[in-house]
Amino acid sequence: MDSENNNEYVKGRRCGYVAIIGRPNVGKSTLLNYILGQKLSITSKKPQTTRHSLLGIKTTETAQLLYVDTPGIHGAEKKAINRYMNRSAKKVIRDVDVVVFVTDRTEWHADDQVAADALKGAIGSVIVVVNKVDLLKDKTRLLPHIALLEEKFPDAHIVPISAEKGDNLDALEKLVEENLPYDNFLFPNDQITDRSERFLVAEVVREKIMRQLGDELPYAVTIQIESFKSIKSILHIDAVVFVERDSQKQFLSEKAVRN
Ligand SMILES: Nc1nc2c(ncn2[C@@H]2O[C@H](COP(=O)(O)OP(=O)(O)OP(=O)(O)O)[C@@H](O)[C@H]2O)c(=O)[nH]1
Ligand SMILES: [Mg+2]
Repeated sequence: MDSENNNEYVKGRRCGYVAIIGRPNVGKSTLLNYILGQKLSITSKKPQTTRHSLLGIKTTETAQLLYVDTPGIHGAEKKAINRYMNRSAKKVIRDVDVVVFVTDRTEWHADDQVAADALKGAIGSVIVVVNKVDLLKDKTRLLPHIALLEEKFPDAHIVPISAEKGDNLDALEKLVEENLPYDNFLFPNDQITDRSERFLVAEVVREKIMRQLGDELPYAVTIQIESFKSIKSILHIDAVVFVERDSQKQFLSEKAVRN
């Protein structure tokens, strides 16, 4: 592909935005990372890992797919950060050509319904993904569940996948591409996100903290990258970790020493 001419109209090429949405912890960021073939979005066993929408760009010979990973949509909006996360995800739904709505196996939680209700704002086509099927021992349980989803979403495609193992992702990606408009590519062919390196580094630090601290530390961790220098091809990074309370500060530093 010629990266300099990527904005020229080429017959048959498609380009468009694809939102990955769903309740927390269903595997949205894992899905984005598998599709991109690299780790861009942080993931963890804890719900509400993703806090900000994140663009992941996949360019092929025939299409440029602009995937937007979003924070998990959920009903509890007590804290400002939760309201912000919900708003951020719901806004994306209204702006994209395709919505990939991710669910977890045969589960249907109240928060799945909150996310499903937000789909009413979608103008693009909707694909309902049943993720984590690798964990389903009895695969026959999928059939009645898919029938149920078809009733709930009469106009949507339903696709069972495993975002972790990559099962059936070819079929999903093909379906996504077929639902994008014919259009010029918007980004250079080698660009994979619109986020800065600083943002991505801060996210990796946050991921390590979330993964190592189990349930002890609440979500109120914010990372600020103070300096980011490349000296003799080694990256030197200084980061500050903000927590809510002094007790958490002490806890975090004790853990950091132990790990
Ligand atoms: N076995 C299995 N685990 C998965 C699969 N997809 C995701 N997971 C796991 O599910 C957990 C949550 O994954 P994430 O990708 O962080 O989920 P998310 O929907 O982005 O979560 P939030 O950002 O909190 O909304 C992680 O522990 C993943 O490893 C899958 O297909 N199979
Ligand atoms: Mg996520």
